[in-house]
Amino acid sequence: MLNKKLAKALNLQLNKEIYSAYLYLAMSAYSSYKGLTGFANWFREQYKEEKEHAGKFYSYLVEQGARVELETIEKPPLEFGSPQEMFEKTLAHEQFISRSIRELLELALAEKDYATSIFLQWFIKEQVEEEANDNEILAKLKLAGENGAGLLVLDSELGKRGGH
Ligand code: OFO
Repeated sequence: MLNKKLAKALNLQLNKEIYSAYLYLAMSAYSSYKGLTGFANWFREQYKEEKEHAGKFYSYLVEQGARVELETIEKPPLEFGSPQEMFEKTLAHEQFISRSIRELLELALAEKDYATSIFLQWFIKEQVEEEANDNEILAKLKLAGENGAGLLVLDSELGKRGGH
């Protein structure tokens, strides 16, 4: 059974994961509007992944007999600037999520809740991967710079992401 403090923090993380999904769906819509169908596909896949993250927190709370309390989801922005700016925002958001997961783990350890700390390990690893993916795409975007052809090659590469 989770203590109240941890349950509240995990509920908050569930909200952050749903916001992540919402944010990436907004980025997907923005990319489609800009005619970048590969970017749109990549963010749509990211949206699906974030829904899975939210689902993991939801299931864990239910499994632990804690009350799930759904909060209001913040409205994501409408405009994201250039593809590079959009990925800078993506990386910054993932860094925020990584900090949030680390704080959750610190809380679980302070509360001596070992089951929750084991549950959180998966997210610690996942965040390393998420940040690495964003850094890699950002590096390619910087290389492409103002070069439209480079951007189109990357768009077609991002269009291949699938599997969810
Ligand atoms: Fe993007 O990893 Fe969840 O939020």
